[in-house]
Amino acid sequence: MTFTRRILLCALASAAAAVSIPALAAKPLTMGFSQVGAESEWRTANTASIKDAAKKDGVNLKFADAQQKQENQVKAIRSFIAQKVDVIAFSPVVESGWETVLREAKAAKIPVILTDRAVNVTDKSLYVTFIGSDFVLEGRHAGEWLVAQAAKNPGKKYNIVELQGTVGSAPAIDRKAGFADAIKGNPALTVVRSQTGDFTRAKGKEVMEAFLKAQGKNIDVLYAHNDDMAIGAIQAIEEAGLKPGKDILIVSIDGVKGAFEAMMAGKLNVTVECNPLLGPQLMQAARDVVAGKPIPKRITTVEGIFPAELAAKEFPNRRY
Ligand code: GYE
Repeated sequence: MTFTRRILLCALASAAAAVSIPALAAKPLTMGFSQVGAESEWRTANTASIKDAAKKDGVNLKFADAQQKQENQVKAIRSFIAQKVDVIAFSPVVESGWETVLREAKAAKIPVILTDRAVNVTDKSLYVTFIGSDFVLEGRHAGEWLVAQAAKNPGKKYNIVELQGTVGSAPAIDRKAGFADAIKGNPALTVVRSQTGDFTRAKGKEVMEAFLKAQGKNIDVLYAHNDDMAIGAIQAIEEAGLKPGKDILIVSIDGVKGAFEAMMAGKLNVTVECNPLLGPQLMQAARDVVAGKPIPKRITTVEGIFPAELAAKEFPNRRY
């Protein structure tokens, strides 16, 4: 080979490399995401955050809405495995029953990131990280607010009704436990009824109607595992001729705009914040995992508590 030919070949080779390396680096990350559903204001904000963050980061997002059904989530995860996505993320509707499908993802060497809700598996290697709130703490904060409230009226007894979230879901289990722990041993506070309202306004209203029918006026407090159920219940309370926020104290969780509006109208007493804006953290974690960087097994979100007195001042700052 002549000297000039060799130079020419070298130049061609490096030109090819110059083309192919950035082309490789620019290959967008593909993420399969299985969402719980569209049951609440919180969920709508969570979905928007994930879609926006994916767009901003150039992540190719395959999004599937499971309509609150675990079987739909399992199907979606299997289809992501078949499509050989780079990473699978999902918010599990309930805690249990995930081992089989997560083992399939592991066998296919596709990393799994949990967002918002946890799973109950003994083999923790079935997911790389869990990004989301501490639901036990949220329930405890709700209970502590009530304990402080009751301390202002010594001797008064409070009958509490509880609207639980989706049966078997991490936030329903944990928010119930955290609240129960905070009020434990307090003779003024008794949970007289507790039932699921599936995290929706419609069910929250329906179950509150049943509570009112069964208890008559003997309800002093409603503890709702999310704002949407509280908002549905407010309607039921008003239709029963009672004043929500006054005749019945209302404590709920999420901190969505609808709750702030209800607080400003004097119909809700406190909401414990649960941050749905998990998109940016999720995309960051996905990039790190795919790049082989170590990431923490648990990424917790920091949250506040907003009593009605702060609602009007805080409302303009709310992003969901
Ligand atoms: O509180 C509720 C939603 O998993 C934290 O799900 C989430 C919960 C949220 O439907 O509004």
